[in-house]
Amino acid sequence: MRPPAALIQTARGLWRCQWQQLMGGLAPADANGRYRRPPGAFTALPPLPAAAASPGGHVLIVGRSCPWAHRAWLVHSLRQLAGSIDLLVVEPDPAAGRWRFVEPFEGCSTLAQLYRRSGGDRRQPATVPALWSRQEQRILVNESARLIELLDRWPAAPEARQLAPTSQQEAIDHWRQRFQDDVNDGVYRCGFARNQAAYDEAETALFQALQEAEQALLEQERRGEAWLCSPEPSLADVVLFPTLIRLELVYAPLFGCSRLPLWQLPALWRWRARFFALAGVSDTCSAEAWRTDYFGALFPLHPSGIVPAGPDLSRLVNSQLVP
Ligand SMILES: N[C@@H](CCC(=O)N[C@@H](CS)C(=O)NCC(=O)O)C(=O)O
Repeated sequence: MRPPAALIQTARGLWRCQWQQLMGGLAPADANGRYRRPPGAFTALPPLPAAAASPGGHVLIVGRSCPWAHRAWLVHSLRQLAGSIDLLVVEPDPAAGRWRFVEPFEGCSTLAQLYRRSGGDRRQPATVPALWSRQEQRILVNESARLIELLDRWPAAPEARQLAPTSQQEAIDHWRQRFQDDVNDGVYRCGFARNQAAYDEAETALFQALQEAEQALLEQERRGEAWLCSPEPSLADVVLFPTLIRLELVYAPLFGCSRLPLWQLPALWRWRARFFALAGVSDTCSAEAWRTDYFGALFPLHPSGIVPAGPDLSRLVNSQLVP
C-alpha cells in the first residue's frame, strides 16, 4: 500500500534537511547554494627543483577517479617523465572519505598524514594530485593548475615536446581560463548545487563553454588542424580531456550534465577520440574505477551506492560512430 501523503511529506522534509547537512560536509556552498571548492594548501607554483632530473627524486601522487589528478598524470605521461618522477596511485576509502596508500608510503597510511607532515592545515582537505619531494620530504605543490605548469617545464627527453610553448601561450591561457571554472569545476557545480537556480546557472555555463570549444574545433578542422591551439596537443587540450572523458560515464548520470550527449557536439567527439589515441593516454583512463568511485563514494548524491551500467569506453572514443 502507498504510504500516506503526510508521511511522504515529512520524510521529504527530513531527508532534505539531512541532505543539506551531509552536503555541507562534502561540498561547501555559498549563500545562494552554489558549490564553492574549498581552498587547499601548497597552491603556489614552486621553482623547478635543482634535482628535478634525478631518477626517482619526486613522486606524483594521483587517484584514478580524480579529474584534477588526471590532468597531472596526462602531462607526466605525454612528457615521458617516468624516469625522474615516480607515479603513485592512491585509492579511495569511501567509509572514511579520504585517500589512502595501498602500501604505507613514507611511513604514512593516508594522504592526510603525509599532508600534515608537510605542514598542511588539519582543516583543509588532503587532495590529489600532489607532488612529493623525496629529498625535501614534503609536498611541493598540491594544486593541479600549477602542477601541470611545473611538469611542463620539468627536464624531459628532447622528443617530449612542451605543452605550453611561448608562441601559443595566449591561446592556451585563454582556453585554460575558460575551462577551469565552467567546465572542470562546472560539472561539480552542477552536481553539488543546493538548489535549482544554482544548478541552472552552472549547467548553462558548462554547455556554453562546450559550445564555444565545439565551434573553435570546427574551425580548426576546416584549417586541417586537430587541436585547440594547434598544431600539437597543448595544456588546453590536457585540461579539457579529463572532464570530457567522464561525461557520459559519470557527470551526465550523476551530476545532471545531460543536456547534450557528446555525440551532439561532433567536433568535440572526434577531438576526444584523437586525444585518447595519443601514446600513453589510454593507460590513464579507468572507466570502471571512475564509476565505482563516484557512484560509491558520493553518498548524499547517490544513497543506494548502486553502480549503474554505463556505455563502453571504447565506443565513446570511436570517432567512426558519429559523422
Ligand atoms: N584544487 C585542487 C582540487 C583537487 C581535488 O579536489 N581533488 C579531490 C579529488 S577529485 C580530492 O582529492 N578530494 C579529497 C578531499 O576533498 O578530501 C586541484 O586542482 O589540484
